[in-house]
Amino acid sequence: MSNERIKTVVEDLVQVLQDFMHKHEISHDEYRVATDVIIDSIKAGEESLFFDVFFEAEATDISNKARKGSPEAIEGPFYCVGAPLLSLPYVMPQRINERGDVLYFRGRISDTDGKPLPAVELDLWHADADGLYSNIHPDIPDWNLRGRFQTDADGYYEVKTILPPPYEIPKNGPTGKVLSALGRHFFRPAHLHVKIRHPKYSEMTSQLYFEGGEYLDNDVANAVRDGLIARLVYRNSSADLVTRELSLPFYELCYDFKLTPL
Ligand code: MBD
Ligand code: FE
Repeated sequence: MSNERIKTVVEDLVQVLQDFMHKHEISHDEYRVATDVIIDSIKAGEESLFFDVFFEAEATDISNKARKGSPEAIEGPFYCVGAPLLSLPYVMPQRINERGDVLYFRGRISDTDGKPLPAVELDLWHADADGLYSNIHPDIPDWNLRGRFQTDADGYYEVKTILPPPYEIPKNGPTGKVLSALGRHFFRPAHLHVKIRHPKYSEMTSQLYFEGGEYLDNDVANAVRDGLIARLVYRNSSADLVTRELSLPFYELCYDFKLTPL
C-alpha cells in the first residue's frame, strides 16, 4: 500500500467514523465500550475472526467485480501457511477413524478460455466433524484436514476427505457477544476453504458450499455467493462404486475453477 493510498483511505475512514459519532451522539462510555470490544477480541485471539465476520466479504465482492475467472470468497481467520504436500492418491491428513462422511472433492481447473491447466496447486483446509479447525482448536493434531495437492496433466483434481458440518463461531467470546447483542445466530454454512496457485495465474482464495445445506441464506459472515454453491452427490449404490472407493456410502462435490491470468 502506497503512503498516498494510506493517506486517502485513513483520512476518509476517520472522517466517516467521526461523522458516525456525531450522528449517534456517542458518549464517552459508549466510545470505551466500542474500543474494549476490539481490544478484548485481540486478547481472546479473535481479532481476525471479529473483522472477517463483519467486513471481509465486502473486500472479496470488490475484487470479484474485476475478475473474469471463478469468484473468490473470504479467507476467514483459520488459514495456515505450509500445509502438508500430499502424494497420489490424494487423501487429506486425518486421524485414524476420523469422524464424518467420506467426501470426494473433485473437478477441473482451466483458464478463462477453457484451456485445462496441469500442475495447479490447491491448498485445502476445512473443519472436522465437530466443526473445529486444526492448528487453531486444541486437541486436534496439527495439519489435520489441511493439505496441498495438484491438478493432473489434463487439469483434473480429486481428493478424499470428510464432509464438514456447519461452523459455529464461539458464542462466549467477544465476537459472539456482539452477535448476541445483535440478535444474530452464530453459524456459517458447511464449507471447504481453498487457495489456488499457479505461477502464470492470479492466486485465488475461495470457499465452496454444499447445495441444500443449512445457513446458506443467512451465513453469519455473509460470505456465500451464487457461483460458490456446488452440488453434493450422495453415492449409495453398487453402480456408484469405482476403483478409488471401495465402500458405500460416500459423497462427491464437483467444482470446476477458472483462473484469471496475471
Ligand atoms: C470460519 O471457518 C470462517 O470461514 C469464517 C469466515 C469465520 C469463522 C470461521
Ligand atoms: Fe471456515
